[in-house]
Amino acid sequence: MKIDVITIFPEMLDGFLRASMMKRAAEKGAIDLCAINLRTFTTDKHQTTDDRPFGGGPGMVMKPEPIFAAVESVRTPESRVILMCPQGRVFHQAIARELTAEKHLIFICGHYEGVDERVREALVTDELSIGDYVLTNGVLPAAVVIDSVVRLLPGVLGGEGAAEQESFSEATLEYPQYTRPSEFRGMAVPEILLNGNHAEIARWRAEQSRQRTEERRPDLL
Ligand code: JF5
Repeated sequence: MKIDVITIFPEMLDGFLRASMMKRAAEKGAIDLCAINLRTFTTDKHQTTDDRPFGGGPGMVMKPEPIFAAVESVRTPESRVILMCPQGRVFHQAIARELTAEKHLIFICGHYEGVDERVREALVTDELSIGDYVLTNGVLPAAVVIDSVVRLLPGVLGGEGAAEQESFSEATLEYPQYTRPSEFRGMAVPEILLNGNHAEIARWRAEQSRQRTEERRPDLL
């Protein structure tokens, strides 16, 4: 999968790209991720990417020309062009799964008061939000979407195990997990996990998942 991220803050992606899963995915050839500096596509001396809104009002609006030029420099007929912004469809696991089928994702990372509406009208195929809060720019939201998609790609997390467990982990919350020591500061690991009865353990875990989901996320049930 080819992934292009268009932003005026490409350096925000440096650590993310060097970190373990993304680095391995790139080394294995599962992804080819490029940070594209939007300023490269300006034509004026000051490399202007934003301007005052027509009609007045506070804040600045991202200009259409550099965004169109940047997208058109990488776009193919098969590309999904995704605008990260608070007005988008709220991202969730099923969208991540759907995006794993794509050959090419282009992320436009907005900032300021927003993006010239003609970008939405003529360039963007999808608008995504990662939740109801406002950030200063769309780079972290793009990284969130990319992380969730890339970990689902074949071979990236090592085997089918991750993908297999997905449908389960989407439907209910995780059961409690423990590791050694079996007693720590007076807190014991539930006896049932220590007795080696795998059928009983599976039943206990399923019940814990259900209870936890009912208490914390009844909307998932
Ligand atoms: C952004 C204009 C984009 O703040 C966000 C965001 C929050 N949830 N999902 C995305 O994106 C940055 C800010 C202002 C466009």
